[in-house]
Amino acid sequence: MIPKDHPRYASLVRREKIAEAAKKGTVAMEGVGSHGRGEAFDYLIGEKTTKSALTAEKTAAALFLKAERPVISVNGNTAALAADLIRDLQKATNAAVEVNLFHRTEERIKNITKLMEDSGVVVVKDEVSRLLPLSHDRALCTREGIYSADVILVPLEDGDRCEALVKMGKTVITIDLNPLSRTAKNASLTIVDELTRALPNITNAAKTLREDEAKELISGCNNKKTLDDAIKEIMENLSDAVDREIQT
Ligand code: PTJ
Repeated sequence: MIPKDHPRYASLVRREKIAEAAKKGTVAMEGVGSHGRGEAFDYLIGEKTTKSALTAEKTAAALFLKAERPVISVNGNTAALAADLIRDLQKATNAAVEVNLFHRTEERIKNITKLMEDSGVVVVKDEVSRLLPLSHDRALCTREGIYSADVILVPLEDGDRCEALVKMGKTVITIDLNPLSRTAKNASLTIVDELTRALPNITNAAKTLREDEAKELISGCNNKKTLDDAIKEIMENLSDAVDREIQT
């Protein structure tokens, strides 16, 4: 039991969810390591949504609203942390949701699909085949879902699939706390924020953005600048931490 008044309550609840889901096999053992890496970067960021992340979140919403075939790809960590937030984003954008796993087993696909459906998400369940140019099982996807997407959100992604999706001409949006990762660098747009902070901001923007605002965000979208700004914000946060340390 984590006491609600613990100063790092939200982070500890997320860790607990990942640990519980790993015991059930929803989260891959490797996903526990990924989560720890994310926690470390979140400390450096200051555990808050930065200015550049909020702009990226609004831009993601704009891209979703303009998309003809928006898709959200879900893995074990995303399902464990944010099934209900994916449901809200799906409702706001009409995006298709497909489960696509790095550490793929039919049992994990079945369990994660059920977890999502129990939270009210409509999941694409068509037949999968090797449609992506990758040698591992992430190549397996549905023709109607991921293969046909024009805009695809891939939270907590691995670099190879991100690169492959971009090469296929898709607009790839990722959520990744590590602005130095291969995924972050390869994506069309990287949101450097924690998954459960980022998703409600995208949903909220999808509900409120005006047409002209959406157009302006899309024309200003520049992933290199987004990542540079995220790194600068980390450096500012670290510099503030040093100043605070010196004062105390
Ligand atoms: O469920 P599966 O089998 O599809 O496997 C999923 C994992 C996450 C194991 C797989 O995609 C993987 O190995 O990912 P990586 O290469 O570890 O990348 C995950 C990225 O997400 C890392 O850069 C982390 O810093 C980042 N990350 C972890 N937790 C969060 C996060 N970013 C945002 N919010 C988080 N909660």
